[in-house]
Amino acid sequence: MQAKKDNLQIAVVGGGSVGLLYAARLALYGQAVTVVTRRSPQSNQLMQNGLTLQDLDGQKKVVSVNAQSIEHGLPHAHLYLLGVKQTELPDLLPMLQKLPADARVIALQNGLGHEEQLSNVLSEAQCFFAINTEAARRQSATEVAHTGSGLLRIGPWVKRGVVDPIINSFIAIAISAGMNVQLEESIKPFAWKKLMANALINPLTALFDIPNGALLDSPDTLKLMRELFEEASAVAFANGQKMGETDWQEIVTICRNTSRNHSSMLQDVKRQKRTEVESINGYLVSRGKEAGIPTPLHEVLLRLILLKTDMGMEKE
Ligand code: KPL
Repeated sequence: MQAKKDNLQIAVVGGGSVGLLYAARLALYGQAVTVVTRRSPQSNQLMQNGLTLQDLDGQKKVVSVNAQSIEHGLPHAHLYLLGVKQTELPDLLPMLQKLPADARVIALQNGLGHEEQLSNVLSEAQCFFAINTEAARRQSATEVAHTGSGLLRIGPWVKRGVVDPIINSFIAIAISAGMNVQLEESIKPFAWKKLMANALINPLTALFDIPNGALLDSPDTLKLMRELFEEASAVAFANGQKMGETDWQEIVTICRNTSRNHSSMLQDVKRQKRTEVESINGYLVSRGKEAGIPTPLHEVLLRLILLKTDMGMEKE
């Protein structure tokens, strides 16, 4: 059965790889979507040229989307998919605070720390989270390539046993649009697992300028990843999240499934953008300090990525 798409208004906030991937999928299904970009040149180009999606098989499809820049505020919508990076979230908070009580937000950020920020401006009922393991690469302001299959898990941060009609209809639409989506009772454990994957894969691929799969090519990088995993697991455990052998295997599988993908951190470094390292490895380091757990390897990675981006940083 096809999900009803006529009455749900969706805004995808963020014109990066993940935002463009989901906007394209929804728009190709016929769902009305407004893409909210950081700057007006991107929204103008999207309005003029449409959005191009290159599928996993290399085929390209172009679809029309509405677009506007954040300078004009947030458009009216029932549901906001927040595809911006953690670093861009603070600027959005005052606008999110003004959303009507019946609007829903799904936050897609990598790393941790966003839940606390969002809970300061949104009610528990408004706020949902998603963990995405689909891989995408932004080819230009109007083109995105889907580079690895994965899953989009959606749910509240912690279990609250409420059925939300907006979130449910979004999930039905997304599934009909061919997306791999799953409703979860609580996103927190998945956010920790994703944090671990990002903390191992992203900085190493960004430092060595390699695709995710290349990390599996050498026993030395695998050994380093395993050591990073042990450090991060100790911090996770101190925060009530138990990580084990299956979680390690899952990280290896993510590398394999997204082998051709350039991690979001590598993409940021290449484009001379600020990375999410502070909300990923930086989060583990500060939580480690609070719990008295040393995280020397994550600390070195944090410092190296910060240095690397400082050296090449785009002057805004
Ligand atoms: O989430 C990712 C990222 O690049 O940020 C992974 C899963 C590592 C895919 O590249």
